[in-house]
Amino acid sequence: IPKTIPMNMIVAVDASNGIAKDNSLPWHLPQEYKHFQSGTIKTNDPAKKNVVLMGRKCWESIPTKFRPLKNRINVVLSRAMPREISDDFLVLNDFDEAIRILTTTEPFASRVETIWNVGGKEVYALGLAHPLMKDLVITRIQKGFDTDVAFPEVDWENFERNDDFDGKEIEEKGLVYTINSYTRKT
Ligand code: FOL
Repeated sequence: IPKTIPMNMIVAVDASNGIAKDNSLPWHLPQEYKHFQSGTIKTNDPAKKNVVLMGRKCWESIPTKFRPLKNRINVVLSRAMPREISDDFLVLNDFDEAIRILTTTEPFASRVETIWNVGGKEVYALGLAHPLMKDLVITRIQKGFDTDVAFPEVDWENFERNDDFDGKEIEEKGLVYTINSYTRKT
């Protein structure tokens, strides 16, 4: 029986759920980036890769020297960029189509372990409403920043906290943050 590919979400938010300002992250936390990088790269099956699924604005916010994000299949959602489907890089204009191609079409379906939804706001909102959505890995920075985009409202009733990150306070560059993962219950 083919097991379906889960979609997980990873995000860092400030004290007001802000995620970005002027199309970039309002903080610079190298260790937190490393948590994003290792979390989205690691697979249980060494023969498989993960997908990072992102919106066009998120793609443009990644420094050109870091994109496409290494060791991951990069999928960008855009109505303006030309459609492209190659082994490691896809540009598609529709969230559901992206999920359908990745989960039902070769060479993706058998090669992809986890689809990581890395935002931004619009793509997170589509993910939170999607039946394949499983885990939410959230970094909460304990400070308010000047942000112009927020993470969509989450109904925490539908999520159960896991113990894989212990939620301990991490200090970096004078900021304090916690990391927790949650699994959707229903
Ligand atoms: N989730 C979390 N927890 N932290 C984030 O910073 C984050 N960022 C995004 C989505 N979810 C997140 C989207 N923005 C890079 C840059 C911006 C970005 C995501 C990734 C990036 O350049 N990543 C490199 C590592 C860079 C480094 O180590 O400095 C990568 O290889 O993943």
